[in-house]
Amino acid sequence: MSGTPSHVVVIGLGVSGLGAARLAAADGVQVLITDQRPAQDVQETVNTLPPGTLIELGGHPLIVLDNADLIILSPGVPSDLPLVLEARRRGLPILSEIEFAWRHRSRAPLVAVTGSNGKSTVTTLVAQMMQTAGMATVAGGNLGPPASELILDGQWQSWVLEVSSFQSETLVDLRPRVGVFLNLSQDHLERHPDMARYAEAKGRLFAHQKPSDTAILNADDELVAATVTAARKRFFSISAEADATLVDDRLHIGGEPLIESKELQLSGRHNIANALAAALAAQEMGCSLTAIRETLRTFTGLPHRHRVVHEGDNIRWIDDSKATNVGAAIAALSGYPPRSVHLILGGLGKGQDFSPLAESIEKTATAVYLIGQDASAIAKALEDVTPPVENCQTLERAVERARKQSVPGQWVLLAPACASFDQFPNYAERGKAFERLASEEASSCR
Ligand code: UMA
Ligand code: ADP
Repeated sequence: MSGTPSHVVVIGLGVSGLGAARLAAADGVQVLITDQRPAQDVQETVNTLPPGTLIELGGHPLIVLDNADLIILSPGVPSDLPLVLEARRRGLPILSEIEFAWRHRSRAPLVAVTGSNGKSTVTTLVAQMMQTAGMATVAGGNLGPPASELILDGQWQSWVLEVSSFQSETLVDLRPRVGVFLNLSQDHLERHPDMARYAEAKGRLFAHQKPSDTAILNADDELVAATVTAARKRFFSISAEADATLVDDRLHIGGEPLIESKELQLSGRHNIANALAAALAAQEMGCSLTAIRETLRTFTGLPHRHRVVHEGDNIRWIDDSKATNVGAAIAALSGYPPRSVHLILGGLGKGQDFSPLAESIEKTATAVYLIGQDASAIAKALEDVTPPVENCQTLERAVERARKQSVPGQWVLLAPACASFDQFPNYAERGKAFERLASEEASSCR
């Protein structure tokens, strides 16, 4: 890394902060880490910090900046935190954890994937395509492990990072060899003041690309297609001619047939778009069409992304707990027969407008069960839909009600359109709870 600092302040003691602290310590730098949580809440993590790390817990006093020459932000730390504003006022360089890590291996070819939905799926697909082609490639970033841990662990040649808007918001000069921008729909408006700022945060990923780099963009999404970048643009589309596209139910890349859409193990048109984007990125990285095809034919998807987790009495239970925004929930509802879905919705709404859900609910849902903190905001947005909307408050109650009302041939779908943090530690725990309740409920009713 050029201009190595001597005293780094890391804000946030989650997995990114811990990774950044370990990486900075490995550089031989004095590290101070600060977290708003009190000591008793973070003791376990504190025990894993490198020896000699200075620790400031229970808040972020400005004094921690006094010897600092670099500030590293965890993704969950807002850039208007008083400590960050003060660091900026003092002219201290501020890097997000992902960029701090990148500066250690900035010459290693990087694929960076952003968008509102599909990032983890595409990141994993691209990495698997590259591995299948024999490349020493790792994946991480927002889907974990954090980029800093990849650097520390690193016997690899190239990497694929999922980049969230929280991570790209403060990027300074990170330059992906291949940047992928999947789509843009409302999300994280609790953090970004409006859609324009959210889009701007995502767009920063492409701001430092050069003409020898590539930007892979969704031609079906007007805002995404218009991304400003010096990179060569390649487009994917499921509805029009493009570098990667769908013709007569067959995926094509550069005019060459790739696979039939029915050969994909992933379901839904959004996953065809994901497959096209991943194929373009992998091709840019030098993968053969054979490796791309093999991966597309065998990849069965990630947990908690629209997967059947239980089946009994001819009723299928689908865990799509990772549908944490309205766009993903709409994608989840596509493709079901009319009035066949018992939909569980709700949690933390992150400032979203829920009204775009109404059309899909009208088409495919037979009943809606609301849970979590923003249940009443969702109920208001769905006032005019035909299927009954019931506030169940908890997932337990929602599952119980869905079980009682469902009939053979129907689906119970958890696609909450919300974050989980009001009732669960994270989306994965919410998904696991749904799976457990689905099988308990089903067996208790037999
Ligand atoms: N904290 C402070 N001060 C603050 C805010 C937070 O001290 O003002 C502290 C918290 O008390 C906590 C720590 O920061 O101890 C948490 O840091 P963090 O929220 O950045 O979380 P990490 O554990 O570092 O995990 C982050 C990502 N989390 C977020 O973006 C919120 C993880 O994505 C990511 O997997 C991980 O880095 C590795 O890169 C999670 C996520 O929900 C899965 N991401 C969002 C999404 O996908 O929608 C963006
Ligand atoms: P991310 O990492 O961006 O959250 P994931 O691959 O984890 O993306 O998928 C998150 C949710 O979005 C899942 O519910 C998934 O079914 C849905 N999804 C995946 N790809 C798309 C897409 N291209 N458009 C809309 N929804 C999608």
